Amino acid sequence: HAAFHWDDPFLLEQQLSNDERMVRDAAAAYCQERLAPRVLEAFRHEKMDTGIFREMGAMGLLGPTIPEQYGGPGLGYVAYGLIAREVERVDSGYRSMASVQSSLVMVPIHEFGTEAQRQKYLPPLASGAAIGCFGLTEPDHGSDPGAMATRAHKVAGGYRLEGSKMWITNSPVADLFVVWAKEVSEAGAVGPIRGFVLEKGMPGLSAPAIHGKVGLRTSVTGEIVMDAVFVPEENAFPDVQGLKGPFTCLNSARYGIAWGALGAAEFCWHRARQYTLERKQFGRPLAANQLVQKKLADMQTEIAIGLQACLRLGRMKDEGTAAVEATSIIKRNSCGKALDIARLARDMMGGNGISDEFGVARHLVNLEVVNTYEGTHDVHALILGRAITGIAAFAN
Ligand code: TGC
Ligand code: FAD
Repeated sequence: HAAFHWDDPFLLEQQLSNDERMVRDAAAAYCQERLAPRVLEAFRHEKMDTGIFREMGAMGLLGPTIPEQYGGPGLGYVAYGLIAREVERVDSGYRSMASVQSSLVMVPIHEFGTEAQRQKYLPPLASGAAIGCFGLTEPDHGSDPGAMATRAHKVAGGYRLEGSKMWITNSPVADLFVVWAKEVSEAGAVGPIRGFVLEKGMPGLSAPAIHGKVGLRTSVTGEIVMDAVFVPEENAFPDVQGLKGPFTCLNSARYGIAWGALGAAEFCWHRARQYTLERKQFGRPLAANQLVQKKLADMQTEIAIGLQACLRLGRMKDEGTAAVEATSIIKRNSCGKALDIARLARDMMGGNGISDEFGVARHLVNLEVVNTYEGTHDVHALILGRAITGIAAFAN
C-alpha cells in the first residue's frame, strides 16, 4: 500500500505544477539561506533591513501576480501562496513586508490605477527599489474602517488630505503610501471612500514609527500623519469608490496570510517534533509519551487540512470562482490554528521554548498579530455569520 508521508499526508506536493514547485523551491532557498540567519538579531533589536525588499524583488517575490509588462512575474495565486508560506516559515514580519508591498500596494495600483500610475509605480515596487505601505486603519477606526475620519477635500487640481492612519506596516520606510480617505466636495458634502497614492516628501506628510511591539519586530510599523497634504488629481485612483477599493486588496492579502500562517505553524510543529525526539526525561524521549504524540498528531491534522483548503482557494482564485467569504474561512482558520500550534509547541519545549533562539516563542507572538490584523479572528466569524444568516451582527 501507499507510503504515509508524515509531513505531507495528503501529498500537497503532487497537486502542484512543475512551475509552482520551482517558484516554491527558489523562495524556500532564499528564505532559508538569506532570511533565516538574520531573523534572531532583527527580532531582538527591532531591526528592519530595507535591503530585503531589493533582495526579494531580484528573486521575483514581490507582486507575484502582477503581469510581466509591469515588472511582475505574472504568476498564479497558488504560487503566491507558496511564497508566503516559505517566507512566514522564517518570520511573519518578513511575510508582512512582502504582503503589504504585493497585495496592498501593487494590487490596487494594478486594479484601480491609471495606465500612467501603473507604469510609474509598479516596476520600482516589483524590483524593491520603492517600498510601499497601505493606510486604512486609524487610531479610532480599526475593525470598522467604513467610519474613517480621514478626509480628501477637493481643491483646484487635486485634493487636500487631512487625517491620520495607525498601525501601518512599512510606513516609516515607505516611498509610496496607498491611503484611503473620504472625499469631501468643494461644497463640503462628505462623499465615498477614495484611494490615493502619496509620495514620500509631499509637504505635510510624515510617518513616525511605533516602537515597543512585542510581536512582528522584524517588520517596522508606524503612523501616517497627513497635515494638509496636497495630492494632485493624477495621484487619485480614478474610478473605484467605497470599501470595495481597500477590501479588494485585503482579499488578496488575507489569502496570502492564510498560507503564511500555516508556514509558521509548520516550523513550530517540526521544531517541537525534533525537540521532543531529542530531549529525554524519565529516561526516554519526550516524544515517547502519549500526551506528546497526541499534540504532534493534532498539529499535523490542522496543518494538513488547512493547507488543502488554502490550495483549493488558490485554484478557485485562479479560476475566478472564489467568493470573498471563502477567504474569511481560511484567514480565520489558519491564523487561529497556527496560534494554537505555536502555543502547544512552546509548551512542549519547556524552558527552552521561552528562549528566542528556538524561534517558537517568536512565532507565537508574531501570530498574535497575524490573528488580529487584516480582520480579527472574530470579525471574520462575523463576516461568515452574516453570510450564513443574512444578519450583520456588527451593524447598528
Ligand atoms: P460591507 O457592507 O460589508 O461592505 C461595504 C462595501 O464593500 C464591499 N465589500 C467588499 N468588496 C470586495 N471584497 C470584499 N472582501 C468586500 N467586503 C465588502 C461590499 O460589497 C460593499 O460594497 P457596496 O458597493 O455595496 O458599497 O461593509 P461594512 O462596513 O459593514 O464591513 C464590516 C466588516 C467587518 C466586514 C469590514 O469592515 C471588515 O472586514 N473589517 C476588518 C478591517 C480590516 O480587515 N482591516 C485591515 C487593515 S489592513 C491590514 O491590517 C494590513 S496588515 C498587513 C501586513 O502587515 O501583513
Ligand atoms: P478593534 O477594532 O478595536 O478591535 C478590538 C477587539 O474587539 C478585537 O478582538 C475585535 O475582534 C473586537 N471587535 C471589534 N468589533 C467587534 C464587533 N462588532 N463584535 C465583536 N467583537 C468586535 N492596518 C492598515 O491599514 N495597514 C497596515 O499595514 C496594518 N498593519 C498592521 C501591523 C500591525 C503590527 C498591527 C498590530 C496592525 C496593523 N494594521 C494595519 C491594523 C489592523 O488591521 C487592526 O489592528 C485590526 O483591523 C483591528 O483593529 P483595531 O486594532 O482597531 O481593533
